[in-house]
Amino acid sequence: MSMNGAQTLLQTLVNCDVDVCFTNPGTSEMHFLAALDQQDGMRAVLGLFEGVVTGAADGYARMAGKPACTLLHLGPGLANGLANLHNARRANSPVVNVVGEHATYHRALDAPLTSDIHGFAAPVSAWIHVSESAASVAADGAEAVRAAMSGPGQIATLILPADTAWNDADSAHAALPVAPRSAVEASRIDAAAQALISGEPCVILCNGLGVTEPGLALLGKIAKHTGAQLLGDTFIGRIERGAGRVEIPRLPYFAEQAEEVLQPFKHVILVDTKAPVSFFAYPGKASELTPVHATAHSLSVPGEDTLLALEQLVEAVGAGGAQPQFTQLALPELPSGALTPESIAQTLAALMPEQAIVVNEAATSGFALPSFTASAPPHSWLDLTGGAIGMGLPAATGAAVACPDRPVLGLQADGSGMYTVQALWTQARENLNVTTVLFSNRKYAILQVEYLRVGAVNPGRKAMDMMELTRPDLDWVALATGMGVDAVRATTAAEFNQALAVALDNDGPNLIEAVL
Ligand SMILES: Cc1ncc(C[n+]2csc(CCOP(=O)(O)OP(=O)(O)O)c2C)c(N)n1
Repeated sequence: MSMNGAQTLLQTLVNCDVDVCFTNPGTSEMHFLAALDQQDGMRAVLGLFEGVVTGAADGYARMAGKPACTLLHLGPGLANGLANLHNARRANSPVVNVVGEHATYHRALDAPLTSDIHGFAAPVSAWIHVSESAASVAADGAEAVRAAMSGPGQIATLILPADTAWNDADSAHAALPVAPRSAVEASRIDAAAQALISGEPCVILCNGLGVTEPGLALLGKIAKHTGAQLLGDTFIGRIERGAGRVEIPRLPYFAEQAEEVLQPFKHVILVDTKAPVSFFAYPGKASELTPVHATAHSLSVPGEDTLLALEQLVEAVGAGGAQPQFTQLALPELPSGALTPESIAQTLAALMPEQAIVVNEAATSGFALPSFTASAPPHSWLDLTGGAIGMGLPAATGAAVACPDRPVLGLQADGSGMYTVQALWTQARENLNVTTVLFSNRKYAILQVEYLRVGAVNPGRKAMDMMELTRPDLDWVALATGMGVDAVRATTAAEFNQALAVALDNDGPNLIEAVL
């Protein structure tokens, strides 16, 4: 039986172990949809806005360790999904975008949806390719998956003109080998080891493979043996936390606090990350956070074999026999009284299920979460990596698709949640086990802080109005239930305790509007 280009692409993706497609299709993708329909190996999940599609692909990749594909409608569809592709790039998430395009002979006619797809894709994509014929689509698909899985995990964008999807093609392609991560040169291991045994104060700033369970255990040995301080980047794509893991503090978000934390150190050793810089520039303040009196040593950068480098570093400093300081399980009491960010953090720590996946876009309401949840049962923790808000609800959706046996806890600020609120509908449609805690402070609180920090003058009514989510208030219970997600409102700690217990007991999606 002959196959068309779309069918060979779908079969190739499945051959390459890509078995989930987050979609928002249009006319140019109808043959891809028809091929999806015939391909049992590929799950198809609809998102009602492309930011949901791309954010879900990011959350999926962080948990599955392999790419999902997205199906996006020409340039505008891709452009709608760019902010969450930016976040995915910052998380080193592998993603394969399949972007429909006008048929090859139609492109030059400048029909209304014609656009510079390559131009939209370039800033977020490590690999971009336009399939020019049905015969090449399968091989192009295999290359796209290889590109996505290369280095630390990358975004590959395959642009698929409609006729290359519908024309006859030969057969699917097999998976292509992915180059192994490159080993770190001995000189970098030596330099880090020399710093660690110098007797001078050292901090190890880590991310990526350094904050996986094995990475943290190796770092824990080094810290125990040498006295070095472990520190995580402010925002991390995925970190393993809780009982039985090595807990590490994070570099604070505000530059002056970060500077203070780094001030005591003579050496900053960088593990799967780069030298720290402040999130924004502020008038009269430094942007680079490595203290002037300190030396930065790059042990590894994203894409390198960080786990091997850490094993070698453990050997080099003689820490092989050291016992890392693993966190003991310790659950707080359930709180009572007023509902506050602290009381919510306490309830979350008390009720956190085993092996939860926490997707954190709690913004200013999340400051108490790290300390309260450090001694909770073991869990994975996913942050907003690229600062482009609207990642939380979609990423929780994708994480739940990747890990159907693990409960997902979405910790969601209201302003950020409104960017991609449609993700709730996908959670309902796919009956995903996601509990969203919606921090309803009815403002862009961080911007009110930043307004003063950057030295803007006292805000008047018009400026304040741009940072308040009132008139009207958002009704999150109505928003969620309107999309098929069970929802309740909590206004006291006791109500929240009760609501979270019920939501976690339920296998489908739930939302709790926590009114602050
Ligand atoms: C895509 C994008 N648009 C705008 C911003 C600017 N921005 C940063 S935080 C923020 C509002 C955050 O409000 P919310 O999510 O409610 O959290 P809160 O600060 O209230 O805790 C905005 C608009 C951004 N970071 N990303």
